[in-house]
Amino acid sequence: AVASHRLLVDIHTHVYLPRYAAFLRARSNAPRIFTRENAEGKTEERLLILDGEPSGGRPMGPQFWDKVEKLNFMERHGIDISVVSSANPWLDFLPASTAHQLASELNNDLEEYCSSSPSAAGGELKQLYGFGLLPLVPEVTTSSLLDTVRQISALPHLKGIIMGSRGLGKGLDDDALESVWAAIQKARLVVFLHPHYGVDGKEWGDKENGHVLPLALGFPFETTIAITRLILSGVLDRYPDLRILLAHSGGALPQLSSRLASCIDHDPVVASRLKHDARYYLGKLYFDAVAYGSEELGFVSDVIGRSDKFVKSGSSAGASKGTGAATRRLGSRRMLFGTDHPFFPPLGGAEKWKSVVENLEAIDGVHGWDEVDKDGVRGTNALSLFGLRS
Ligand code: 5CU
Repeated sequence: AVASHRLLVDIHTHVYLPRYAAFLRARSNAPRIFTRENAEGKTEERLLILDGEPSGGRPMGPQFWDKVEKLNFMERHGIDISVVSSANPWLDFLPASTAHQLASELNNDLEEYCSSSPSAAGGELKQLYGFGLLPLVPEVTTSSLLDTVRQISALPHLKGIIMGSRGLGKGLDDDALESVWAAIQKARLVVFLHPHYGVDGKEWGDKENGHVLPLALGFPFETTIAITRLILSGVLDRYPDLRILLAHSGGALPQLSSRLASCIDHDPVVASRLKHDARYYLGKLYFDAVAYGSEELGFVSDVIGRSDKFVKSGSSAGASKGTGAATRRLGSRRMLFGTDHPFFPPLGGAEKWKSVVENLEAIDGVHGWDEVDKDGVRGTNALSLFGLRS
């Protein structure tokens, strides 16, 4: 148990565990890690994981796998606790038997990573927790998935599961995942829904824009589609205690939720399938605060905070009658600080990462959030969500 006083908790922070990095080094096609000579004639490692990425990939260093680097990053930014997850593309590209074995090994590795040597060199005590991996690939058996859910829930530092959008190859609305949702809900594990594939690369046109369009738009659009399909399939009605945390503040879902509700209203088949108005479900979800702007965070909290106005079937007993300010504050309870480390490093030698500073400043600047709300987003909400309180 940890004290809940003004802690900074990073719930969006990744690692390629050494075993996974070694696995990628042994591959000859993407996703892979390979070496090449740089302009100064030195050998350097390169990471190649994204669709459409130039075949040279991008430089990769120990910040991607070395725990000391993670702890030093935490120290530099005043982060007390990190809930670490494997970075994409997880096990998606593997055959089922390899995925099962590697998931099990990586879950044990992550438990060891989180439970050993928890302090940064010369710094404050740090604590690490983690999101485990399921072998979510086509042809995996349900018993393999359920075994792995059991494994994760028995590992004391693993508090959830990071999941991409593909499920078993057919997305997260696949009926074959039903018993997996049931098991995750029962185990009280948090699902961290994170993108990898973006949207069809043809949408990005012919101009050279680097990674900007896939990362800024493709990633969040992918998350938006995945969670919307999950909502439409009724998963949140059948598993109302399932806790799903959305990367990048839920992508475009907050902006599009009223349009989604209207489209559902005009489609009797879908409308009859769902227990509630689409906007209600946003109040069942959690959102990271990796949006880089105060106005965006304020807007997302408005949309989450109003969700209980959209309970269907007249049972709006709990519906908020509060003001806009109360709604915004209520929504903040489901938002959590994240950094996306080790991605988005500073280009120069800056001590603090711009991406992290911007997200902290964004939280600090949200109009209508008081200090309790901001402390919630910075840490207290994570302590409750992951059960890190005594
Ligand atoms: O920059 C990137 O490629 C990424 C990535 O792959 N995954 C992620 O979480 N953030 C950025």
